[in-house]
Amino acid sequence: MTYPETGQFLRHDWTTDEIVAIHDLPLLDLIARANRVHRHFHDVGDVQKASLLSIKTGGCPEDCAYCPQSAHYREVHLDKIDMMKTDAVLAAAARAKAAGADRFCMGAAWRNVRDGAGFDAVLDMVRGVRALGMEACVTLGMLNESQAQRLQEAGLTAYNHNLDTSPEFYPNIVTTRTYEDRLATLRAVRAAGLQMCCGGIIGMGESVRDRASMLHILAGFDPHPESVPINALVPVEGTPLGQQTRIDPIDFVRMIATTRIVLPAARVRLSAGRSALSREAQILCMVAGANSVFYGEALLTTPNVTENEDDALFAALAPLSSAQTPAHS
Ligand code: SAM
Ligand code: DTB
Ligand code: SF4
Repeated sequence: MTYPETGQFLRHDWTTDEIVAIHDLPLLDLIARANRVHRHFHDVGDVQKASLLSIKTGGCPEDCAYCPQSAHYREVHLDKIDMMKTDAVLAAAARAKAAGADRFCMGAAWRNVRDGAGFDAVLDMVRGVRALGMEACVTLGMLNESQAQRLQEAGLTAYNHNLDTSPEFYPNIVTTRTYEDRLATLRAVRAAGLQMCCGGIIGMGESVRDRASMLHILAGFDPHPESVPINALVPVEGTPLGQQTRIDPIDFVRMIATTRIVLPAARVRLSAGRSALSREAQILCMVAGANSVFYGEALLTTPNVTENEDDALFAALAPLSSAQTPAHS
């Protein structure tokens, strides 16, 4: 089968209706289509391991309904931790590199970046991570163009700032900032020449149309975001979404596949919620186009897949050497 040229598939004019129609295809057709796109644009053996570290934890003034780090939800059991020392962060990055990660992502529970000692420390962390030969990503809340520029000059690879959901559903999830605030930060990130890491969360009570609407907005960016994390809600007790039931793994697969088709060249990251998936469901997500995972025992404040489980996952993906297996007589 001849496959059309790459350029033909990088579309910025997907409609939400078209995306819903793709999402709702018969599952096996959807996965097959996503896998064709994936193979056309990527080496399927290249699954990036990224490591995450919370460099400043809790006490955030925003009211994101999913987030254990919001200061609004006092029932959440979370130890607030002030800004970590740069040396400790770089030691964690070096350990992550030794364990096989080639991207190090640092998160701070800030509403927005403020110039001063805290931000200067983050710039040092970025320089230190890059000096280790790793990609560096940070997620620090809202920022302006000159702050984005300073991050770019420090060598930052990408800035993570998620849209989280559709503009229509957003007011159900966050009231302390607007969707337009999110978009303004993303424009500052792009204006500074940084890569954009931008995705969302499924399983917060949104509809399939909301998921498609978010992808429609992501596809409208030119260029597309280089990195798209798809998180499944990790319900945390004490947050407004703490009692939400976990999504069906097949819904995760459908969302990953649809993201792969709409944003063919992006690195699609199988992010929070992975620990609730079986090894086989995770592999199905990879068949559907996921090509990165967060590696390491913790996400920001919640547990991730254990190292042993990930060893088993990557061992299953590796080639077999059946020639050395004794034959049954
Ligand atoms: N304060 C910054 C911000 O909001 O951009 C950065 C940190 S914030 C924790 C980064 C992302 O983590 C959120 O945008 C959200 O997509 C994801 N996240 C947070 N809590 C989550 C949860 N309980 N389940 C799934 N994803 C979550
Ligand atoms: C993203 O989209 N997911 C990561 C990363 N970007 C920063 C964060 C997931 C956080 C899950 C909840 C927690 O551990 O606090
Ligand atoms: Fe704060 Fe980010 Fe959590 Fe929202 S998601 S409460 S902005 S740390």
